[in-house]
Amino acid sequence: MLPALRLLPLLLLLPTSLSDSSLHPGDPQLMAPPSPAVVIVGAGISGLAAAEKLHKHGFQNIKILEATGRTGGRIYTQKYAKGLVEIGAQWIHGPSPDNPIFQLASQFGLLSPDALLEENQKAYGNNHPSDMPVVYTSSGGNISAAALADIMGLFITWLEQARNFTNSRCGPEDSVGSFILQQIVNSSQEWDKELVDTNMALLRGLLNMECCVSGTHSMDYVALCPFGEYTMLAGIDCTFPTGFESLVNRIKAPLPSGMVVLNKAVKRIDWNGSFQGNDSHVYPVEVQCEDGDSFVADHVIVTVPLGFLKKQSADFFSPELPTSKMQAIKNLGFGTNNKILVEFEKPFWDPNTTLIQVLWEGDSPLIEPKEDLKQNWIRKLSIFVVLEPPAQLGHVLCGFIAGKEAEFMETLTYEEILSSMTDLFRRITGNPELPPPVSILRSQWYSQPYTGGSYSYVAVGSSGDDLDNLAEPLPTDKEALKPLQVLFGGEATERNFYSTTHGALISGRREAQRLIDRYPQLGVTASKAKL
Ligand code: 6YU
Repeated sequence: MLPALRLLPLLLLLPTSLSDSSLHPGDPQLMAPPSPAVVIVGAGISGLAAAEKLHKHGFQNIKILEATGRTGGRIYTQKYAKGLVEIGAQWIHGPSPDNPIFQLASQFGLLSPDALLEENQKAYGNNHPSDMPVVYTSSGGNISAAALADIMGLFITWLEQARNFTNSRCGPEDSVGSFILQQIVNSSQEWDKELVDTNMALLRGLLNMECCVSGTHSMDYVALCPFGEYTMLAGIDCTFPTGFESLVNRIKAPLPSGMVVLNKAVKRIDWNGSFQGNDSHVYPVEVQCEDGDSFVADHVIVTVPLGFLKKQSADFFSPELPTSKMQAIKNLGFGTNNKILVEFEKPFWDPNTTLIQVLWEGDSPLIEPKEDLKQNWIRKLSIFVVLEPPAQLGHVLCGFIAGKEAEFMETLTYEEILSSMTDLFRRITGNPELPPPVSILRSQWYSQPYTGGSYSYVAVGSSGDDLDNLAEPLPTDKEALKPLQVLFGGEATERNFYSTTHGALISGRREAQRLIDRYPQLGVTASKAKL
């Protein structure tokens, strides 16, 4: 392509700031490579962060194609009860200066003064609720705080040990679940006989909670060797008083209108081709949409969830992805963690309670859960977070449920879940007259066609290399005439921070940086134009 022809798109897309400045078309500074056409698939935080960074560095020709009618993806704040709740991401995991979500949230003034305290930033919460739960048993009893503290202490130690397996000897088939089960069996030899049933039921509940943290059906699915590669940042997890989506809104605010195209589902990405654009430039990539529209591009950044890729990757790319990438998509885990929000007229819990654990009597990590999901799905629901502040939100509990039971729950009607919740709370409080919840709201992440679950984990049979592999741009041939045609972002491409919003944000910026490095002159032109 002749340089003069390649300049055409830049001249057509000249921003006002450029045309108003002392630079004029034809100036040597503008003889830099033209702004390449970049299509970003997905307007979650990864896609938006990529766009924001590229835009800031002078890329002018960017389109973000989003399948649904909203931006934010798995960051989704909704009105509920008297305030706002999160349907997806809830906490900043590790709110401290190394976390870019924390950096942005503090910069935009979106956090409460408590979250900004230095002592909060230095403490370690390990992505888990930091308070001790109050335990309610399924027959309306309670468990002493001391008994719970003993078991919690053991469980946390075993999780810590599981993380330390990185770089030491363990087999590819070993799972976090099998390791913990072995510790349970060993430890139980020393328990008082009368405590065995309670301890086992407590441990089953803690494993259920861990399934929510890892976004998996069973900890037996989570690979042991790479478990410690996931990096915990310092800081006690905090939330956004004005909703997580307020951060998304701030990130996308500088993007020109029209850059984000909603309700524009991508059907297929044709790459390694020659596609004629309206500007007579020939592009290597064409993005085909479900509605028949198509977009030519020099580069496309794919930020769709791993759950979507698992279902669609075979037909989504033409030519097909290399075998190693297809294998990584297959090997990595992507599970479901759902929420059930329950609003009460009056709280049945004590005002100091922040967490409620349900102890299902008779359950044990040594006994396989019953397969009849209709009868038993609710036994997987073991943890409720008391949402705050009640004065602004009302009395709301947020239950977490993971795996096949969470997926089954999505198929139930509102009335069925409301009735199950009424029964559950009457059982655990031992009060058959407890008024039913005022309302419920549940997430259905598994059924969302463009998500297919909640977040990724490193499954047995996969490793951190699969996450890196997923992040590799195409074509892989380093000498390719047109490199970086298809780039991959999204939480599942961050080896140390997968499954989180900060991982997703980092991945989007990482892919933007690849393109910025490829067009160093663009940044120079943009900063000169700003002078
Ligand atoms: C966090 C938290 N958190 C709870 C629940 C969920 C998640 N996470 P997106 O999906 O956002 O965007 C992609 C877009 O692409 C999307 O809009 C699609 O519609 C679109 N798309 C798809 N196909 C398309 C097509 N064909 N064409 C066009 N567009 C298309 N993270 O930091 N704190 O508290 C939680 C939680 C219920 C579901 C979470 C949390 C995960 C984040 O939400 C998620 O990673 C990012 O938002 C993803 O952004 P993205 O841009 O990549 O994709 C020990 C240990 C083990 C490790 N795990 C630690 C625990 C960490 C997870 N914690 C979870 C806890 C909660 C409650």
